[in-house]
Amino acid sequence: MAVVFERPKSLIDVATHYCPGCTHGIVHRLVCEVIDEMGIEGDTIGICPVGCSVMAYDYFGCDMIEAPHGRAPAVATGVKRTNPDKFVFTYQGDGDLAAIGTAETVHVAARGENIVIIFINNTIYGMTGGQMAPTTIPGQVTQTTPYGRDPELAGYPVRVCEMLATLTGTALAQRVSVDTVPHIRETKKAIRKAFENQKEKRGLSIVEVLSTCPTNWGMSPTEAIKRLQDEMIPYYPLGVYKDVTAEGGNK
Ligand SMILES: Cc1ncc(C[n+]2csc(CCOP(=O)(O)OP(=O)(O)O)c2C)c(N)n1
Ligand code: SF4
Repeated sequence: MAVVFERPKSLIDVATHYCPGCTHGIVHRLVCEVIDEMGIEGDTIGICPVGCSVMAYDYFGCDMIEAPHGRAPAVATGVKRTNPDKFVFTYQGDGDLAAIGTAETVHVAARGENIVIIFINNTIYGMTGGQMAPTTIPGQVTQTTPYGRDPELAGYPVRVCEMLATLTGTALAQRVSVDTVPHIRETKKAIRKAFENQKEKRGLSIVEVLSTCPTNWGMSPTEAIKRLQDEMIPYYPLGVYKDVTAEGGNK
């Protein structure tokens, strides 16, 4: 019988530590499918964040390095500059990338570092028990906003793709989602484009993936997907915010 669906070679065959219904695993798989299809497992170096995906090195078969909280883009910069022929990617949550790591994130884009960032936006700090993140939506209840995020007190969310799209060194800024099969396919295409950009030395590519955290949202996996569709996509519209291949170069 023909095999039509199997584990990507570069995705290590171990039991997952992610919660049931967490979409981190889907994104891991998509990155591995792209690595397999491009045949670059031996030439790829991933940088893990701090957050629920701190143990991403247990799943990706390529070389992996652990960075302190928020510092993955800085570590990736050093790795890429000293290994220009390798493919270098970071994998980061929104607490890691858009709070403690904001400066690193903005400046890799400003410098046009030739790396890929996979950014998981689940609107919350997952690993530490569900505190407010910079991406928490106004009104969203979290451990630290029990009455809902109040912008008067906590300010407004950071829209990372929109912000990085303003910087000349950004080659690709695209927001995608993993709530449906067509969206998952689109996410894989965006990840592939990001890695192709690195091959062509185009600068920073960021793929922001709207994701779920059923555990800290206090929802079932199905309810969590519905919240992603009903609340997150309207607040964080999907789309390509910058694509230098369509614009004829960095501007
Ligand atoms: C320097 C430092 N500050 C704070 C922490 C505590 N900490 C660990 S994970 C985390 C938040 C992770 O949230 P996010 O990046 O959104 O990833 P998720 O767990 O949701 O995937 C924090 C604040 C830490 N480990 N190191
Ligand atoms: S706490 Fe949230 S982000 Fe972390 S593994 Fe569980 S569902 Fe995923």
